[in-house]
Amino acid sequence: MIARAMSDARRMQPNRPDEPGYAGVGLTFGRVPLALDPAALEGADVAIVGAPFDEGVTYRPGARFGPRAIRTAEDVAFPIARPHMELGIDPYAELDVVDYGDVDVRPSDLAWSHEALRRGVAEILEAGAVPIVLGGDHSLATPVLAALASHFGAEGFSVVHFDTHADTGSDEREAPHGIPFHKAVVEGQLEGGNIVQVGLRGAWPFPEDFQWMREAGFRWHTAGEVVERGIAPVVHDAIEHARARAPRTYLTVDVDVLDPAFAPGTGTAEPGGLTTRELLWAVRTVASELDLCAMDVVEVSPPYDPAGITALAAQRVVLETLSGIALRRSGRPARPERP
Ligand SMILES: [Mn+2]
Repeated sequence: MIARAMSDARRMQPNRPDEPGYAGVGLTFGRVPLALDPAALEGADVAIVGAPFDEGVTYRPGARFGPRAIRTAEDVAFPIARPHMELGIDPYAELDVVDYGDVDVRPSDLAWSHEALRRGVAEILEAGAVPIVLGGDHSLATPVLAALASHFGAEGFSVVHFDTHADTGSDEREAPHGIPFHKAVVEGQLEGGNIVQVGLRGAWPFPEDFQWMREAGFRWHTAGEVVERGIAPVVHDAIEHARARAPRTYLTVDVDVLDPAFAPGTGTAEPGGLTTRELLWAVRTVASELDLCAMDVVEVSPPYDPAGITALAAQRVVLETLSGIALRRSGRPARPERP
């Protein structure tokens, strides 16, 4: 049980502490305290928040069930202890993490849900905490970028983006999850030169989309480049670019950057992606080397997720990110467990 002081506005998650994770009415992420209003965010380092909507997808839906599946993918039970074997740090001991619940979505009204998420992310930033959004489809990057631009200025943050797709569609008929990084640049909420993408593959973006990205200053590393050079040099290049462009970074992870062998439970799967092991290493390295101002993991679609492996991978992506943030803030070097 977390010993640190808990404000009256915070509550423990709705299950009894002695109740196993498969029982009871629900679980917060990692059984961290539930914060239900902005006052309860006081003192928090990180606030997890769910964005259960999927009206923005092109193909298979279901990501509205993602936040719940990610929260219940792992039950840590009490006490919350997750010492990281490679880093030598327990994120739950080092950081004050709360679960801010899910934003107030309205079915079939994506604009409403986006506005609710923009407000929720703004409240978390205002409280001085790092928002970690559990998607939901990738259209949620639109309100996250809006909140970041209004808090830090468009030039005040960079973006490290793991995805199969660049999500830079410009066609007005494009689904909302395919356009957020084009839309944000056009609307002045993102500097094109501040984003670096990792894992692109398949047939989209089309050549004309890539041409627009070049002109806007985007950087990207394809899945083929990861095969040729390895994940570590590619991620180190992405980190160096993000660091050179802005003092803080938004890390956005579309779970379809993983190969469908590791993450079948997603809307627009594309063969030839990263392994879960590569992605977990990548996000904890990004989180430990850059000052993260926001993070999300999106496009987990539980109806297409046999055995829950995609939700489990997404849960671990968040846990590894928390571990990286904890290491960076501790100021200590990683102390991997070795004989
Ligand atoms: Mn995406």
